[in-house]
Amino acid sequence: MSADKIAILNKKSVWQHILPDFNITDTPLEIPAAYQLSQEKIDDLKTAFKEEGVIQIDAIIPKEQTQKLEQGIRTLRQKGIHQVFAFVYDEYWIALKQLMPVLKQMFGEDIMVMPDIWAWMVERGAKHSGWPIHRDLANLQLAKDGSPNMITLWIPLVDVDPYNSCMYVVPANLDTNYPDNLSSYSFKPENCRALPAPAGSAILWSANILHWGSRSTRYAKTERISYAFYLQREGTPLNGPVIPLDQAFTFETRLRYIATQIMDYSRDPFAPFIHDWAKSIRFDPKESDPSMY
Ligand SMILES: O=C(O)CCC(=O)C(=O)O
Repeated sequence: MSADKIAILNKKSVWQHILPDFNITDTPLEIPAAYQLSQEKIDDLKTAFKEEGVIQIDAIIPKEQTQKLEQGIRTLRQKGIHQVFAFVYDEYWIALKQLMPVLKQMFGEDIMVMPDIWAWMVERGAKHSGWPIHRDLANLQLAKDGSPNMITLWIPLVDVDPYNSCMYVVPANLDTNYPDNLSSYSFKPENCRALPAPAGSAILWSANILHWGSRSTRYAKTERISYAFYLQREGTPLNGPVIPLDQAFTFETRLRYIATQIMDYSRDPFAPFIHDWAKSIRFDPKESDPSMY
């Protein structure tokens, strides 16, 4: 039984049938990269990022695009499929590719996309929340210019606010444990910041700052739907294999990234057959290092 189910997960036609309006091609990233910001805006963002370790660029991805991505994740969930499988479809990668010029303006031409990818749908109601407080890395990672070297790119696909589990951070300059005591999570409540944001924003934070996804309430207007990538600016990749942005990026390769994440990174419960499947195709654990987290 488990073997049959595993074989189904590996079939492109099954995924095409699940979201027929989405594409699964071998070259989703062969598209013109789209967005760019003025140099003045970039300079302001760079200054803020170096000081606080967190910035946000509001609604950079157009609404028509985020609405489709939101709907894709809702449909997966309605069908009982975890939203991380959204990464099977081209459209979730195309939004990343379109953001690359801005990411390069911010972080340099050599910016790498790490294999760490995830997606969330936090239901409405007080039983549901995003991930608890953590730092992605407890060892300080700075680039040569002194600003953060390891960065999360978090994209809300709906408008997020404190009612529907928006992100919270303690900016680096307000964190008394930054940069010398990163294993500590203590902070003064007045130093934390909620990050409400419209759908399609790019929220970027240093892997070293304290952050968490907050608790929802039944008074939330919508579930919180978001997805994220992990970026590295300089040096040898801390984790591999990095995601190829300039070459073919096949369905099979994307499945391997998803499987590796499910094995290494997941805080969510998965059925045993999903674990068996993930184990069967994941990247070599030597290339992806769970001790990072
Ligand atoms: O979306 C969330 O709730 C948590 C995101 C997060 O903490 C991360 O990506 O490191």
